[in-house]
Amino acid sequence: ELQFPERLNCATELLDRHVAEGRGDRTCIRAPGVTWTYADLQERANRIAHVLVRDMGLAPGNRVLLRAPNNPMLAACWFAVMKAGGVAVATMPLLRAKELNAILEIGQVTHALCDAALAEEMNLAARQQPGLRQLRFFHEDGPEGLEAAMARMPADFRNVETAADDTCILGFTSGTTGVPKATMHFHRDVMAICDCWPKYVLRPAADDVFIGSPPLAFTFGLGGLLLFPLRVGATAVLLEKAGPPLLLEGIREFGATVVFTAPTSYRALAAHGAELRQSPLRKCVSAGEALPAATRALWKEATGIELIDGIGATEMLHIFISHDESNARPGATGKPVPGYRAKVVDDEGREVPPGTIGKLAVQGPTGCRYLADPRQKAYVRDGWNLTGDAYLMDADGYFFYQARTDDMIISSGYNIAAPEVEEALMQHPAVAECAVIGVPDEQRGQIVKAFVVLRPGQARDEAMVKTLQDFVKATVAPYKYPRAVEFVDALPRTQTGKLQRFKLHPSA
Ligand code: 3SK
Repeated sequence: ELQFPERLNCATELLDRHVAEGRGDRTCIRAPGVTWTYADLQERANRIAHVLVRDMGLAPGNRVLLRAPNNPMLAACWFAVMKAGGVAVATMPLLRAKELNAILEIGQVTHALCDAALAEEMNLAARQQPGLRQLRFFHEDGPEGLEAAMARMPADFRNVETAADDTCILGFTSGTTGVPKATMHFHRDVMAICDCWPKYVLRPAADDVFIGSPPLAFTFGLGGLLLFPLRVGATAVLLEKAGPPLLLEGIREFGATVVFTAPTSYRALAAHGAELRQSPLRKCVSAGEALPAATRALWKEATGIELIDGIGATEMLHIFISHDESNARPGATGKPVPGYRAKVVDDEGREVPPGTIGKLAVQGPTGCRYLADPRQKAYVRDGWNLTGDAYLMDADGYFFYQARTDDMIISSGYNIAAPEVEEALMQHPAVAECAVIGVPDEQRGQIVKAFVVLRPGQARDEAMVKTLQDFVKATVAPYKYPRAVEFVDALPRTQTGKLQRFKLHPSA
């Protein structure tokens, strides 16, 4: 059971404590051409906190939009908002003005700090938002820029003594359905995620160097690439662009020991397994989308490292089911992280026996609080968070992902999980990417339909359709094969890379 004092500011715990206890000269943040110690980050965050309060009129509880690729100034701004008692609303770098407007409105955002590199869409959005009172850009020359304002401010700042259950993060999720919701998280939630999964599963040390691809605007990235390294006094490497080639370069250049990225990226990096075996890399975390058993095996074979899989949710802030390297079970996401409880339930919320597919329900120190959204009632029932995932628990208590509950296909009475068919198709050498959905069918209720992106040079013809259908029949139970196959150039994905199957439905 985690205990927190009544007054708690997560910036004091994660950043200032290191300096106060004599660790200020340890390396905290690195990026190409940048090395900041803990004292450097603290000083920058302090000066920005002053700019927020003195120049921009921020009051505790005000919401601050943060907008940048993963870089050191974004980290400093995030801590400045915590110190000043504000609420950080970090946004995905690729968002357009229309999407920013929805966030600014739903979140009732009053202040914004934005990287000048992303000014265009920010300015477009700001013009339509009278509620956005103050906007400052960083990485911008001139007296109006944030850096110039920081230089005029003192290097010390007395953190606002927030309550442990003051909101400090609004995490936006459009999930896989496209309609944005804001989830509210408290200072104590930030500390809880640092003291659950990393402590029991990842077990990092102060000499670890963390690197990865998820944006800090996605709570998977915020935890993995900023909060968790700082909790243990380690180093966080922030890369603005972290597709597989740049991530590999970063792992090399910074001597990374812990990496956070998605299965697609591990598949691409596996080609460099021999080199990675010789590197200090020791812990590799996969989350954000289901980890195919084939990818786990490929990574192990290539690098000798067992992937650490996990499922989390923006609603829960971070990972709640996972496993460490010693208890990985092929196909399983793992067991509830210490501090969390999980069960599989039916439509009425009753726990189902092991081996039965049902809805995943989770409880723990963090949990879903949507900001003024009627979907709260559907997500949290009797204190259990219903994550929207279909899962099965085996007799040993391991949880096996099946699909998003919306992605279970019922065809002629058979339950078919779309990701299982996708995983089978992905094993065929002609397939680069694929997505599977159920489409209405008069005879069968639904049939399985696959959207397939072929590798270059492969023929998009009937012979290929038959080849893929036969391949699936030979790989999984034959009734799961896709009766319809459509070849496409690309698949719809969210900014965090999650497949948006709903966009493939005929009614979309
Ligand atoms: O599994 C996810 O998608 C996730 C979401 C938020 C935070 C952490 C994770 C792993």
